[in-house]
Amino acid sequence: MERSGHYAIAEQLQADGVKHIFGNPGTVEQGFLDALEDFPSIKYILTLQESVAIMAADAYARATRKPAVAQIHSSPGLGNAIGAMYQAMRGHSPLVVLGGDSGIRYQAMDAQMAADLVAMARPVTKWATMVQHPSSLLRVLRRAMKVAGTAPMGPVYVCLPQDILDAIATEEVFPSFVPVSRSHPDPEFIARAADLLASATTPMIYVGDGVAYSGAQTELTRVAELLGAQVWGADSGELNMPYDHPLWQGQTGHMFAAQSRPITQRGDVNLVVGTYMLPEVFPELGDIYAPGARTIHIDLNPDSIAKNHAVEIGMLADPKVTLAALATELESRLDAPKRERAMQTIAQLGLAKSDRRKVELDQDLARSNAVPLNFATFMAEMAARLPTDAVIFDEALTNSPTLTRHRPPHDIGSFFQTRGGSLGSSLAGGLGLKAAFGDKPVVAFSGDGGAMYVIQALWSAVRHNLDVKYVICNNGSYRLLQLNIQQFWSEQKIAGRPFPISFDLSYPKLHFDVMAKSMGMESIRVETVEQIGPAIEAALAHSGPFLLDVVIEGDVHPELIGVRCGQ
Ligand SMILES: Cc1ncc(C[n+]2csc(CCOP(=O)(O)OP(=O)(O)O)c2C)c(N)n1
Ligand SMILES: [Mg+2]
Repeated sequence: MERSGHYAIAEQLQADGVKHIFGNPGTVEQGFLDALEDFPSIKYILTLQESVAIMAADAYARATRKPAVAQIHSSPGLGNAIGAMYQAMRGHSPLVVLGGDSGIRYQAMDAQMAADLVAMARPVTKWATMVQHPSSLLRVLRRAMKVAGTAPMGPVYVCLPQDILDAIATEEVFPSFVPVSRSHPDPEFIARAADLLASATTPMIYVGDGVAYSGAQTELTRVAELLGAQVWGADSGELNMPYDHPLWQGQTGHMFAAQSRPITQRGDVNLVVGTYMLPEVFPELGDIYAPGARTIHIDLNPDSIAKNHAVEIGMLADPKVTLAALATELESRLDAPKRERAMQTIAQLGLAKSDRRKVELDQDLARSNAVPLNFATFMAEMAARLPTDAVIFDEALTNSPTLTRHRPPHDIGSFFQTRGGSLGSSLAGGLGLKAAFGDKPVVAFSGDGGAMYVIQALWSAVRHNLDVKYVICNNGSYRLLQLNIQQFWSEQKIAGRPFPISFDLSYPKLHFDVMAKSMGMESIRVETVEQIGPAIEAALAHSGPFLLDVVIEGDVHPELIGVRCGQ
């Protein structure tokens, strides 16, 4: 079998069932992109910045649960992609990132755009490599697919020098292999874990996206219900448990130990599944649990178990089969009074949760005539009109609690949040979700700040007719930074003062409706209560992508811009 490496790669991707590539081209990738023209089964989604390509592929991988392919240019392209690749690594997204390079033969020349690309990619990938010889091109590609797709999943970078691809490739094509990771737990460990959990007075459960990746949501819910245990997300971004379940308590938070510590100190027995304790920006350096508390950890990621805090029983096993086995063992250990107590806890937590929600909804209602708008006024109308099968990408950040209060995520695979900390995942993520989900309605929520990192994603939505409904929560500010600095002020004993003007985006005003139109996307700016309903209806009725620029309240001071801070 003789053809150039450019064709061989395309054949390999086709054999692996790759339907979409998210990319941005350069000269050193020309041969591959030229070959791709002859493979109509693979759709190339053209993005105008590499971070958009990676974040779209990241969302596509999350939606399809399979390795997704992105193509980027050499050193400047990889530079643009790094933040998004970091995001994919933190979130364990199975990405195969194909990066161009002019050629191995030029390595000694210090040619333009030459760099140690593999070294650049290494800290933000599970594996980074460069193909060194035409005889191993497809071998490396298949290994990249396998490494990316094997738990714990993660992004892989493969540098493809053009001279290697120009050469004749004789390797045979056969599908890449991803091993099954449904590894069963040792029955003895399960028995010990069940004994410990059955003896708990206040069992607590902490979960991450390892639950969703294993498809273990039902088993998690069963174990939690048997125990009457609160379930907390430890900076998770997938739907690991329906938000409207009485035992789902929300996130421990991604920033401060001060927020998570009061939660993690509640339990006498802690069960951690599919995450590590604790993925925060400012984590607790001391113990996070109550004195004498005991911890069980189930994960397919050996790095996560006992990473920062003591674990008594740790199992490297698949969450779905392990939680199922644990539930069965618990059944035989929980007597009638314990079951009764669990039922009472569920009822109490459910009541407290619906009371809290009612108070918040009443507060939303009390502010429903306010202008600038309260995001809840918009969200209430959106929730009433959204089709039940809509898939949501949530990068609404400070408006995310409002979003989920009005539309509690329920169905597995219908709700994706940003994770990892790199802003801009929603506008690009909408592209990936729509490419993956086809007929299902996709709605992507973003902050105004987040949207500006990847605004050119709108162009790609129009270009490829990816029917994403975009909602921009336009509060004229980096609101999250305004909220976070208050924690800093209190820790540093600094009296409250006006927010840094660098957190204020109010001048010049960002008109996302105009930006969308300039890229060929239909859009409406929503500023008053009366405009909300018709705007949502227009967006949902439109066949094709649509943007709603929702202008909402914010702590903004356009009069101080250029005055304070020596500007
Ligand atoms: C790439 C990147 N740059 C900067 C930050 C720091 N940062 C975190 S939150 C935030 C503000 C986000 O603002 P916006 O998207 O408007 O949401 P809001 O806080 O207003 O709800 C910034 C700048 C980041 N997380 N990622
Ligand atoms: Mg904002």
